[in-house]
Amino acid sequence: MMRGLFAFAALFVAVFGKETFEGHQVLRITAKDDVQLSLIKTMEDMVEFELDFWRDVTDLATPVDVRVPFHSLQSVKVFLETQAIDYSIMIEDLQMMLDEEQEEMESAARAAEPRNTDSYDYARYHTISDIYSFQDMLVAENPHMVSKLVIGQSYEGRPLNVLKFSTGGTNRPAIWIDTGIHSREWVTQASGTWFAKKIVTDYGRDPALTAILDNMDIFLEIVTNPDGYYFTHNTNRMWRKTRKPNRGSSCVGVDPNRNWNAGFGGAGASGNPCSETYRGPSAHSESEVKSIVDFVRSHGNIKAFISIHSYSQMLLYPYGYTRTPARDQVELHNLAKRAITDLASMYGTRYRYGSIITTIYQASGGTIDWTYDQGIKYSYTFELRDTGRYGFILPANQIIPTAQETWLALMTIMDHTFKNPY
Ligand code: BHK
Ligand code: ZN
Repeated sequence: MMRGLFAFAALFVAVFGKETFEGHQVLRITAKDDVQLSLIKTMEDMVEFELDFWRDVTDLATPVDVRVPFHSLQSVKVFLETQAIDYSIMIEDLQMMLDEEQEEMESAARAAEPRNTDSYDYARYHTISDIYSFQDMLVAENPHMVSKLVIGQSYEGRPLNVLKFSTGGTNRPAIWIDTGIHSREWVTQASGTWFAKKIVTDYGRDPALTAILDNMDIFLEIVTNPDGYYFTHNTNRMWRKTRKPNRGSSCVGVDPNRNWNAGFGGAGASGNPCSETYRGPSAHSESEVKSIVDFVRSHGNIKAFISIHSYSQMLLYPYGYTRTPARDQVELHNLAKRAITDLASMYGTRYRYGSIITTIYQASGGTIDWTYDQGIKYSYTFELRDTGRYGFILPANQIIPTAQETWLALMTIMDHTFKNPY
C-alpha cells in the first residue's frame, strides 16, 4: 500500500511537474542526553514518515534539523512529545519559502541576458544553462588565463566542466575547488561562480593571489552534480544525490559524498538505495565521482583539494571514516583555525572546525578522505552558511557575503599551500 502510494506520487510528479512542499516543516530537535540522541536516530528508520534529515544526528551540542512532510507532522510531533524530546519549528511552511525563492529567480530571469561576466547577476541563483554560459563567457574574456576542461559527462549526459586558471607552465602544482556535489546546496554553486570571477579580477591586483597563480594552477568545478542541479530547478528542490537509477529499486541516485574509495562500505553510509546517504553499488560507481578520480590521478600534482558544501558553518579535514587521526592533523587543525578566523573577520560569521568524525559524525566514502589518502595533504570540506534558519534555502541576498567571507578562508588555505611545498 505504502509502496503504491510512493509510486503514485512519483508518477504524479513525472506527469505534472514539480514536487511541492506545502505544509512541510523543518523541525529543530535538541537532545538532552544520549538516550534521546539514540531515540532521534531511530527516526531515520521510520520510512513511512519520509523524513529528510537536513542536518543529521551529531552530538548533544548540535541540534538535528529534519524536514517533515505534512502527512507525518502529527505523528512525529506526538513521538517527540511522548519522549519529552525538545523541538522547535525552524521553517513553518517550506513551500512558502520556496515560492519566495522562485519569485526572486524569475524576476531576475526577466532582466536582460548577461552578455558578459560583468553584467552577470552574482546576487541571484541561476539555472545550469546560465552557469554553463557564464563559464564560456569567462573563458572568452580571459583566453590567456582561463580554459574549460570537460572531464567527463554526468549520467544524463551533461558535460562535467572544470575551469582551469593558469598563467603558464606545464602541470604546475595545483589547487582543486569543487562546489555543488550535493545539488540542493545552492549557495555553493553560486559562490563558485563568484570565486571564478574573483580570480580573474584579483590576478595582477592582489599580490597574494598573483603569487599563487604565477606558480600554481587552480581548477574549479562549479556544477559538480549537474543532473541533480537540473533536477532541483525543475522537479524537486530538495534533491541531494546523483540521478542514476538503482538496479532493483524504484529509488534514484547515489550520495556522491559516500561513493569514494575511502572506507567505502563502512559505517556512516547506507546500503539502501532509498537513503539520502546511499553509497552506491561500488566505489566510484558514479561518473560524476569517477571523472574527478581519473582527473586527480592523471594530473598527479594536486596539492590542495577543497570540496564545498552547505550548510552548518564548519571547516572540516580528514578523517570521516576512521577515528585514527590524520598524519597531518596538527597542521590541518592550525590552518583551519586560521582560515575560519580570517573568514569571521569580514562579517563575524562563526565556524566550527575539526576532523569530520569528531566534528559531525562518522561518514565513510567521503571525497576528502579519498583525496587525503591519495597524498593530497591540504584536503578540506567547507559547510557554508547558515546554521539552519534557512538551511538549503539561503536567501539570495546572502550569496555575495557568503562568497566574500569564504574567499578569505580559501586564500588562507591556498597561500599556505603555496608557501609550504611538499
Ligand atoms: C562532510 C564531509 C565528509 C563527510 C560528511 C560531511 C557532511 C555532509 C554529508 O555529506 O553528510 C553534510 C552535508 O552534505 C551538508 O552539506
Ligand atoms: Zn553536502
